Amino acid sequence: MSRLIVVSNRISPPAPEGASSQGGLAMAMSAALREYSGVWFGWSGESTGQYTGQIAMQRVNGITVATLDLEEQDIEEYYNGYANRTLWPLFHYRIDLTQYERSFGEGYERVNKRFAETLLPLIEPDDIIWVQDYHLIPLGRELRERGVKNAIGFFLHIPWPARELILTLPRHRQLVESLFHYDVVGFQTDEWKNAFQSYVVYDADGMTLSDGRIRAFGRTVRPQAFPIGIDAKGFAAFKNSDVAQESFTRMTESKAGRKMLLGVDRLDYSKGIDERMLAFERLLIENPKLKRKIFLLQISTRTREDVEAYQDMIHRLDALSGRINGANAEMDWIPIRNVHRMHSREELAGIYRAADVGLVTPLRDGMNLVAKEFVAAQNETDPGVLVLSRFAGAAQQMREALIVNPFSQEDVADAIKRGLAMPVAERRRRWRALMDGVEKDDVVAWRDNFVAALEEARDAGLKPPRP
Ligand code: ADQ
Repeated sequence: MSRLIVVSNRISPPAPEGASSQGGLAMAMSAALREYSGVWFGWSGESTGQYTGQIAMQRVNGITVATLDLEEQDIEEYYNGYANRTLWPLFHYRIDLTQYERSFGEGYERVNKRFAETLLPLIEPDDIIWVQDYHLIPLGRELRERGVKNAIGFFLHIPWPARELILTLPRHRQLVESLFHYDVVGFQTDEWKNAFQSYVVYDADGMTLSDGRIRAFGRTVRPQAFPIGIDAKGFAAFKNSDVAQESFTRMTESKAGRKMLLGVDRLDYSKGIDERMLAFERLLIENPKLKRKIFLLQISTRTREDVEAYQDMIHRLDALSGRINGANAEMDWIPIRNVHRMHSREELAGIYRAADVGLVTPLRDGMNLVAKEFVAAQNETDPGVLVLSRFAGAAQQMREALIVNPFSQEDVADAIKRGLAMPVAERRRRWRALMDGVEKDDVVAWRDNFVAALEEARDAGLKPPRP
């Protein structure tokens, strides 16, 4: 078996079991690397006075973790700049929040060069290299320019937007051209893959070959959808833990016979949290009988607080939940419990299980793992109902959820009402079908499918050209 080198922007070292507070990508990567004698390479999350290019190596849970520190300017231009102020909003259709600064693009290219230079000495001839996400699109090109012949794959965790949006990005051709230095380029869904293909065909004079690969910029690459899943086995262990049982009991007691709607998100404008709260308020206004009988627990963890759009979002959300509570609360009932804190995986499993309706209503999301965790945490005799945005990649797979348009308060309010009233037989039927998918398409399947595609691409490249 080839050694697997995974490269991602930032490394949260695999945390001791259960104590994890990692985001979606980090959770998935620790699980994906666990069975491999792999190397995980990326930024330590620390800043250093002057960039040294030194790597810190560590063994954590059988994984070699190699990290490098970045200097302040790098972090500002590459991470807070191009990644989180340019690509993230643009790829999530928030052109109004997208900032196009020359210095961001320069920082992005500089840090990708730094990653390539530092990673180079660690690469052995048979390694396969798997680059993660939008922070590192140019890394494949940088490695190739330094003579790396290994199989290199890229996976995009976020959506690939419609071509009209990409066209607003200065130097968009250069960014897309970088992807043609990989052997395989993976997307969460066919929808994002098709959007990429459409840019290539219409804006880069590319063509689709009969074997599904695409050709442009004088190179050929295989684009393919690899929907990411959760660590279903690991999550089952969290679900059965004492901590999960305790948090379930605590939550159930605090419900005091009321029904609970639950949102769990990174505090991000793409997750549609404001719209969700407004839909919930509309439900209460249109159905006054539901008052006192239901409440919304919204758990949102703060992220990217160096970026203004995120600071604004925190204030906006607190003001909105405060207003809704002020207008609707009664002396012994508060409609929204607005919580900003991290929970351990086990605690979260207990909270998910106590919910009657899970609200996963992003305006745009590559996949969304919360939807899958919610399903995995349910009790099969009395499962909760999942309300899921059609704009999350997860909606392509999780068809038995109540699929909604998160931009429509009416649609979301109706789905919540339907979920609250759903007979137990229908809840069980829908849950069983969703759970089968969560178990089958888990993070291990995602990794194995991607690695198999990459190995196939490498082996095809090793064959002598046909006469
Ligand atoms: P994220 O945007 O981070 O991931 P998501 O897939 O929902 O989104 O993952 C969030 C993770 O953080 C989940 O595992 C969740 O349990 C955890 N989390 C959120 N709030 C928490 C809290 N308060 N306490 C503890 N844990 C919390 C990106 C893309 C997604 C894609 C993933 C993986 O944006 O679309 O699904 O990568 O590819």
